[in-house]
Amino acid sequence: MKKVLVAGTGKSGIASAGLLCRNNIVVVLFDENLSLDREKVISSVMEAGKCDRLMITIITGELDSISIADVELAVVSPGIPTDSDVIKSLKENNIPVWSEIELAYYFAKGHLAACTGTNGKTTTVSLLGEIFKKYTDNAFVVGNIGIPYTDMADKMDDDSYTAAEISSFQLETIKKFRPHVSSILNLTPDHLNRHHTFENYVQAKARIAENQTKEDYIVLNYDDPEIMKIAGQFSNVNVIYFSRKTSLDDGVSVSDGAIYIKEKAASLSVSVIALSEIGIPGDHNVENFLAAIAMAYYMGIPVEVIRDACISFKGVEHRIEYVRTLNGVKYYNDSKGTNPDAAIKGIMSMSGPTYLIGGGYDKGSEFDEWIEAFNGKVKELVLIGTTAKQIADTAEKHGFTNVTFADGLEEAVKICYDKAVPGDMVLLSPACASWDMFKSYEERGELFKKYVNSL
Ligand code: UMA
Repeated sequence: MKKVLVAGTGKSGIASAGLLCRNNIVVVLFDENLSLDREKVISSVMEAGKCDRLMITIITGELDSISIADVELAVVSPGIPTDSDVIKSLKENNIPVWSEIELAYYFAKGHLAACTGTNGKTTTVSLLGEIFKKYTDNAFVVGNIGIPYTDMADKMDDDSYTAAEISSFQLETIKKFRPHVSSILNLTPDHLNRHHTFENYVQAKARIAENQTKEDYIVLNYDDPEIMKIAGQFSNVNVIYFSRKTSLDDGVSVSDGAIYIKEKAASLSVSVIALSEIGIPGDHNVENFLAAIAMAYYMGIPVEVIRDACISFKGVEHRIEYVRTLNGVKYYNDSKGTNPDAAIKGIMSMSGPTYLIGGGYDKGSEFDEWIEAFNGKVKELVLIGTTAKQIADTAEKHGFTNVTFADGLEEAVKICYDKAVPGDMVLLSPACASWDMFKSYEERGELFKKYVNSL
């Protein structure tokens, strides 16, 4: 490879361009955003790529055939849809299109475990990363979690252990990406504006196992009906199930109040951790533990190491994260609740009457099941963002009318603070992505904590 186009200049684009430059490959950067600070992007790539300016050109706005004439490959950021004009024009010019994780995989070495699913990916991958770190100093946690895989790929060697969080967006343009252990945690409708149908979304996720062989494993949720519908298509790989609801003879499941690994053929039955020893609340977290334990075990990590890491794991930022108690009111940040299913887990984890802050970017989701999950627990729904009106209409349809519109997150926090009484809870769990008002769910969560801590 001599010259590669990198589409998108966010985290993935800068990291991909950096990796290419570090490997002496000339980069053409492209971003649709005309108001991009081109100089800032170029200096970020120079820093990441340890290279000089001559290695980099940048195009903004539209892609023209002259600029891509001698490009051999295009690497696309996950946020760029596969049916966008950019990708169409790359394909028309017969330029192969790789996702950022494919580029990383090309350069990466060592042992790879990759996890996808609608919800729980970040917690599961964080726990898996902690298990790997207990086992070896040579461990990496990468991907959709916020650390681009391309940032780390060329730091790995044959002994490295990598835990990767992989989104449906990243899987759409893989070619040879092949984890030794993969996992699909659960499947509920999400990102339908991008994938158009649930079926397309499911099939994008299923691609995680596309290049796996009988030397590899896929860890699947036995309790998830949508996963069980497609389980038959993974005949190329060893399927390992995990279950919270059914005690499995073969697989990783809950029996007698503990998580067990069982292998029928080897007459193996080993208890890893009692449910009472899990340090984060909610059934969904038991499922995340089951998946991480199964992934770690089939990556060859000893059970004692898995157990030690599980015992000390205390969860991740922005996921039902306790912020503070003020005047007897507990505040929780669940900014990572970026779709209705994740937000249902958020509200289910609250133990008292709740002021709920929701709403945000419109991904084409339906909010009925989220509203139904309120189940008498939500005192008031305070709405922000593009979806506020749609959520309020859905709430009314389900007979929930205690709804207030706020002019932004700070005002929403203030409204909850003014009304909540001792014993109440205030929860930011928006059921929507953040992109209409914030750069990311992290920024939304940080701001929420800032507003709450300055009350
Ligand atoms: N851009 C275009 N054209 C487009 C879309 C975007 O030119 O059609 C440009 C934008 O102008 C911008 C850049 O592309 O300059 C942004 O690229 P990006 O949206 O791919 O964002 P990154 O900063 O590269 O972050 C991505 C993931 N973002 C998305 O998938 C939308 C991050 O996941 C991930 O952490 C990061 O790579 C590192 O791997 C975030 C996310 O919300 C957390 N993911 C979704 C989710 O979890 O639900 C899938």
